[in-house]
Amino acid sequence: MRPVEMPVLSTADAVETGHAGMGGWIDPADITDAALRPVAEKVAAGQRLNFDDGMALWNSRDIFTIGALANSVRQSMHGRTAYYNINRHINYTNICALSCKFCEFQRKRGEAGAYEYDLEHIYRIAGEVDAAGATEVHIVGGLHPWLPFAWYLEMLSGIKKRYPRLHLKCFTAIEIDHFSRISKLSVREVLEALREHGLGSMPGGGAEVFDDRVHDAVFKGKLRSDGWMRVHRTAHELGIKTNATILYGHVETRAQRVEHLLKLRELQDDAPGFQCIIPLSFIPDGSELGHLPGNTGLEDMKMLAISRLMLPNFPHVKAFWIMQSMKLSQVSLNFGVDDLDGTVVWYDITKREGGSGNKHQEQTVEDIRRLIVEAGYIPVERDTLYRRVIRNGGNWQVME
Ligand code: V47
Repeated sequence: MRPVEMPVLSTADAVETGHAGMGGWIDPADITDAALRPVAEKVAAGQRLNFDDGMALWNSRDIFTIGALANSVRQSMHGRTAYYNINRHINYTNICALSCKFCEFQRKRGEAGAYEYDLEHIYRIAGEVDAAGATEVHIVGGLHPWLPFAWYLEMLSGIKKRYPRLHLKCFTAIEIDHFSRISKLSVREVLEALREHGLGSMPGGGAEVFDDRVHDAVFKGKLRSDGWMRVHRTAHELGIKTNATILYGHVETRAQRVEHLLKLRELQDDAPGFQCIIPLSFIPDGSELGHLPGNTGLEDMKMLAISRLMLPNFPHVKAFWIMQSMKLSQVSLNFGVDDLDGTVVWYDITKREGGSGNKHQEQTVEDIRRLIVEAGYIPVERDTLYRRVIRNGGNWQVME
């Protein structure tokens, strides 16, 4: 991981550009697609959108109006701020008891390409991350068939003991459910134990698409939507912040995407604790669904914008550039996105173009800030809990 250097561009550069991209309130009378006018009126009035509104957005080709609507919400929540973080992803094993069709990452033990990191290796990576000045490690992996729950606890406490300032954002709901089964503890007890050993928050992976038919076609054997939501609800009840995802662009319908977002909105109303939604653009290469075409750029922009519009109770919409590409992530800042993840460094689960090779996928802070400024926004480094980071090279502290 490259050490963090002082950024070349500052907030003043963004202010000097004098524009904040699209946004501002839109006069419904100016909208050419008549089907979007009632949606625009609701957005302007701060009313929640329903299923039909979500479908009207999907069925419209008026991409600029959709972007401007999403951006009006984004601007009212975050103004011209665009967040990013300095992190590293660690995927501790690709050995997985499941065989989801969409996943090119998973391997069986002994199969070519299967790997598992030992604890010393993980501590070494965490040491590099800490020395480089990152604020977060994001740790997820396959459902390893033999590792005991104690191994995961030791991993967390071992990192925390050595590098106490690193935030540990770890384990999807699928892994938490797996730990519950191997340890014979309840989900609540598992989360409490993980927190005692250093867990800071949970990522949003594993949600895929909340539809049992799609689930059985593509992720059979994986935790179903009710189980995913139970884990996140329990985490929120315990005060553990989490994120949410949707994996789009495989066999699901657009209606199922809207339903997925509505289920997330409902859960956030009932048991608040989600920090952001991360729409993950399906990358077919190398998976059993490799014959599918993948999403187009406009589909990606619509998914991000519609997520912003359907989820007003989610503070942030994050573009994970690994999925949407860096260039589209920059464009997405004008389609409702306010947050970019992150420096990443190494990501084993997917890679756009040349996925089977080296998974070193790193962005520098300079490049992230440059693309934010060029889009007309003010780059703000955040920590995992969205507190502002005050940085001097590798030294940093958060503003409470
Ligand atoms: O759960 C797997 C997805 C997820 C593919 O919470 C794929 O801050 C596209 O959840 N094409 C892991 N996606 C990534 C994830 C995430 C990433 C960044 C930030 C956060 C956060 C969460 O990736 C998996 C799965 O849904 N995935 N295979 C694929 N071929």
